Amino acid sequence: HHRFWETQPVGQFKDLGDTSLPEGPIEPPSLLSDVKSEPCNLPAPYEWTTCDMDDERTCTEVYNLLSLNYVEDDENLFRFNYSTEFLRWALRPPGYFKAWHIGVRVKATKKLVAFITGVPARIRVREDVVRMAEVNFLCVHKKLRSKRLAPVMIKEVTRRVHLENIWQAVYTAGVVLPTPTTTCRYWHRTLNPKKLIDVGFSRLGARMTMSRTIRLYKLPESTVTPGFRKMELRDVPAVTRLLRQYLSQFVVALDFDENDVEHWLLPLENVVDSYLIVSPETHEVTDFCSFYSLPASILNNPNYSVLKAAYSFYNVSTKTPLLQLMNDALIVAKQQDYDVFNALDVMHNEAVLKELKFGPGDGHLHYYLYNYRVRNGLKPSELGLVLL
Ligand code: YNC
Ligand code: MG
Repeated sequence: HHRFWETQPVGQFKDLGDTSLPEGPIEPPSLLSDVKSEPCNLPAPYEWTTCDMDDERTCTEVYNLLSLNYVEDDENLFRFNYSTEFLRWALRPPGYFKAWHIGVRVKATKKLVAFITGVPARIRVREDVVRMAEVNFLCVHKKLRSKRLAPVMIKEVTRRVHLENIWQAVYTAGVVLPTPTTTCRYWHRTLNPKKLIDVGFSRLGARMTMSRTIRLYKLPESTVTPGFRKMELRDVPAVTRLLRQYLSQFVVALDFDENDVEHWLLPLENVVDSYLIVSPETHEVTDFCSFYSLPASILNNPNYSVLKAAYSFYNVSTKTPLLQLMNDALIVAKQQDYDVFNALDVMHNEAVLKELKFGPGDGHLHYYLYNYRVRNGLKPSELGLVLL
């Protein structure tokens, strides 16, 4: 039973088998004049705040809230530790709305205790490009859990999205809600076996020694594909063309333009990194790979406090096999001292993960659309979309 989600325009469990329901918006947009102009009601001790991510102090407050209260693994060994630079990048893409960076403070002390964000994106579902909000960073302080604050946060972000005449959203979560558009799995490629085992991220395999394990995951010192180099500003037009062409084959995908590519894919130190392959013959950009940097705090380990994790972002292979391209991505991630390289089984990833020595993780990541119904049974490989 989902007291809140049953009231929302999302696919409901009871409708799962119903093939008569059409694809597309679940309910039509309202008149803008009918969108409430007042914020949703919060319990008396709390007040809304709009978080100005340009402001150093606000950004640090958000960082502190998330670093102590955001997503943990099932065993509470690790917690996501998004950096301030990452948060600024994630929350200020082209055309972002400051009003969609929403906090809740304790009136009496002004302490920030809850957060939710949206950023605008164009998402293509089959032929239709839909303006949506990507909703992320929903967090309620540990001491305020289970008080039904989350539904109020979600209603408030929904109201502010509606005020921009946007009626759809996309989001991911580790929990099952009504109802996933598709369910993906994280795969993990060990780069630093000794540390991953020491901190409990992975275990020594059966009949494996540490030295055999280190040998198993060893990578070449330098990348193997001729013409492999870091992406630069001058590559934006070529990368945009390559990516648009590539993503057109997926059922649900991001609709990138050059401004988006410049923001989301141009390397930004310790945030996002991108590489491409220029054909030595034609001098054309033929292949592309990228990853973002999302460290995790290691909770209660005497030797280590941070796990350095790279997350596969968008990859495009046309001339270089995806296997080789991602292997080069692993090599640069290793050079940059990442401990683990994570990837979802979206796009064409599944086909190469095993051979690259990725192992399946235990959790799932569910993708959701708000106010948009897509045929049941969309496969992860039909998804050309990676959220942060
Ligand atoms: C979740 N992750 O089911 P029902 S992911 C959505 N996403 O409602 P309470 C969630 N809903 O089932 P708590 C959710 N987790 O009764 C729980 N819910 O209908 C639902 N964790 O509220 C839940 N961050 O306040 C239930 O729960 C209701 O105090 C219960 O707060 C939840 O960012 C939470 O995992 C997650 O900070 C804030 O546990 C808290 O437990 C927490 O009593 C650690 O809430 C951090 C964490 C979630 C990461 C993410 C995506 C969020 C998407 C939100 C939905 C957006 C919809 C689209 C809006 C725009 C629409 C337009 C146009
Ligand atoms: Mg609550």
